[in-house]
Amino acid sequence: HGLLKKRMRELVPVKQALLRDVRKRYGSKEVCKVTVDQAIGGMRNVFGLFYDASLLDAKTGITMRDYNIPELQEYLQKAENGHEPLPEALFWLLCTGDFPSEQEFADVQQEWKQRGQLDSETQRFILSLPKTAHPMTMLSQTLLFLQKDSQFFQAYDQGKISKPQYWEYFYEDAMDLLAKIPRVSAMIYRHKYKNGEIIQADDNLDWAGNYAHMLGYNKFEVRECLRGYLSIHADHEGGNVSAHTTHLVGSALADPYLSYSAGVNGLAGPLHGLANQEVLKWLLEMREELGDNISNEKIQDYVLTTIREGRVIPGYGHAVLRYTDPRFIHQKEFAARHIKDDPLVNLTAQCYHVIPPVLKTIGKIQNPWPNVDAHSGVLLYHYGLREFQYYTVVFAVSRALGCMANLIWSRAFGLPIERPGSITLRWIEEKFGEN
Ligand code: NMX
Ligand code: MLT
Repeated sequence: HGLLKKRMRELVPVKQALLRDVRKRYGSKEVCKVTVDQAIGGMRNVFGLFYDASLLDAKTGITMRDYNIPELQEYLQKAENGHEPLPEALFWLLCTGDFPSEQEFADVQQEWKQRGQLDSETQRFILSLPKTAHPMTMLSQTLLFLQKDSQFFQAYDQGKISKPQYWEYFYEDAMDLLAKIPRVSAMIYRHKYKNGEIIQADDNLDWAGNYAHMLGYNKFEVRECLRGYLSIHADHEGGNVSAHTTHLVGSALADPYLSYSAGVNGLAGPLHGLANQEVLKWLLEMREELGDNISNEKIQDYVLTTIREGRVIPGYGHAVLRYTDPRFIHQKEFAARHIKDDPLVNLTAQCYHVIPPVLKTIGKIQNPWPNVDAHSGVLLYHYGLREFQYYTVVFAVSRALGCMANLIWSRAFGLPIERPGSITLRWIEEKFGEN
């Protein structure tokens, strides 16, 4: 084992040299200007982060190492008779920029199986969490609990390592975290919703298939659904709340467990990852109020009422995207291939036609189109995973892939602590005021 680390050891000096060269040639070039509105308005279109594994285009959506969602679906390894990409292969791509060979892919898969065991202390910790806690809180807490095993923390604490070695310790922690996160997350699900009846891992299965199995869903189609789900949510460049938080916390040399636990807390916000649970709640409430076979006009009214109440339409809009999220399309196509006549899937498709024109009439909304969260929960709901408070945990399992790949590279590139400047009202007035 260890082919990925071996490859990273080859790549790190090469990319470090490339970064040095880029800084030497372009270091003083201006990336963008920042207006007062941008400083106050959540830094939209301020390019102040370096994050190498993925890039988001407002029109065409995400590319991970320059490959878009359909290309990832085509080129990454799949399960036998499967159509969906396997996240192990995606992680190799995110880390190295190359698609893995069959041997390299199998090596990561095997390594995660071996690193994935949860010790009895951790299992006891999860099973002792109050069932009233939100599953995202449980996940964040468990990641903090696992921090006891951080190799980076221990080595740093003992004064054993210096900067050039940091990435290797981050790598070890990241691989452990990724290997364990499906097991932790499945155990949280079984603890909270299934009387603590834990399902043991099946080591014949792939990472995502095994997660479906441990959750208690064994149809091939559900495994496929999770394989796709866990691949398309993996990375969305560096500026989204979960990736940015993980990156920021890691920049203080907080280890990968501390960093990702913080990222998970951000993902648990309803304007970010929690939107996928909100979508389900909103759709179910609409059906409860309006019944089946809802007319387009009724949906329009329902949307306007939601907005009048001061709420957002979950799953619609985006801080960067200005067209339909390709990840939404991916899931829509999955549903078209596998699911016939499901009322919520049909309602989701109907909403896709009805909602954007309504949102366009509300001038302030920059993007009326759906994002990934508008579809993802509906698939899980169809397959029987109906505890929608859990949905963002599935997102978090996936996002760990991108966040971990980036953390490893942040340390390999030797990036410093992140510390942007901030300004006050008085500062703005004094700088730009007339007198
Ligand atoms: N429903 C109602 N109002 C909206 C929506 C929406 N879906 N999207 C934007 N707006 C409002 C927004 O609240 C803001 O209002 P105000 O000025 O009164 O505060 C105004 O339109 C301008 O916002 P934008 O510039 O279009 O959007 P912004 O970049 O600030 O926020 C989101 C982006 C994604 C937070 C926002 O579109 C939203 O709240 N969407 C619903 C929640 C959601 O689906 N989030 C998931 C994002 C994807 N993810 O997984 O993280
Ligand atoms: C994401 O996947 O992180 C979301 O689409 C939010 C974002 O990119 O801001």
